[in-house]
Amino acid sequence: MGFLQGKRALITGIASERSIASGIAEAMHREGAELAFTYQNDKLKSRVEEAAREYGSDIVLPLDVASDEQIAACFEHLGQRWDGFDILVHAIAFAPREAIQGHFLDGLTREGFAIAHDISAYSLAALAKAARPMMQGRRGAILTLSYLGAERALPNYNVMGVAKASLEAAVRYLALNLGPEGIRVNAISAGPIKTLAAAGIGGFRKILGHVEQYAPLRRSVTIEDVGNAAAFLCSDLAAGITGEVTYVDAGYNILG
Ligand code: 0WD
Repeated sequence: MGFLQGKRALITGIASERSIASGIAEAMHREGAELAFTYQNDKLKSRVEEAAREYGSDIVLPLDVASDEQIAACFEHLGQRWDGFDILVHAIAFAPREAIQGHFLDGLTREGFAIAHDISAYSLAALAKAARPMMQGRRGAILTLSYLGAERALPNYNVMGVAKASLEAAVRYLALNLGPEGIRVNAISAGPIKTLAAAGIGGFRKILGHVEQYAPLRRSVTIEDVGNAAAFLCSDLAAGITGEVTYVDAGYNILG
């Protein structure tokens, strides 16, 4: 029996089979969780429906986190299928392309800064708020994805690093406030993985090569590595862990 048997998980952020959310869905399904999915726009709908079918799920809901109406509608529709659920996976981030290339200030605009924070950080808190009533009284867990650029100044990551710092702070405040309700909130800080979102970051191939050469494990991580850690963190095996940022990065962050 899998260690997520009896758990229900809502998974956001699948944009392709390479998405980190796809690795998380795979691991959670393997461990016995029942899954529901969201897709950002019509272009992604059939892809996410296909992934859902693969995991025996027919709960596939539209969710663009930029829209308050879509957030409300998503949980209303989920409530028609599930009377409650245990796990919320937030695997969503976005910044305008010019904001994540080159000099921090060259690509900086008020609008780009606001969008990056809205989609990549505010959305975690907004989804937690909307999910809260359905996660009561059932040892729930919320998980998001961060990156080392939240705490170190890394070339090109720029405004996304600032937004990830906000995201990690949000994890701690959510953990503090939802802990008494039995809901844990954690982040995985993943090493670089070639996904659609990563392709937008300037110099990504170079970063990946650097990790493969210098990380203690002498390799980059996979969506399976992140998926397995995510499944653990959202399971009762991790019942004592909340408000944490856990590195799944082949040890890269420990380098001086
Ligand atoms: O190296 C990497 N790939 C790392 C990713 C290292 C460390 C962390 N992460 C994080 C990302 O910042 C993100 O938070 O992992 C999370 C998942 O990203 P991913 O799996 O690398 O990327 P991808 O497969 O592109 O999925 C992210 C998806 C979007 O994809 P695109 O590429 O189409 O923007 O986030 C979704 C969207 O499907 N997304 C949204 N979902 C709902 N509403 C929105 C939105 N407004 N914007 C983006």
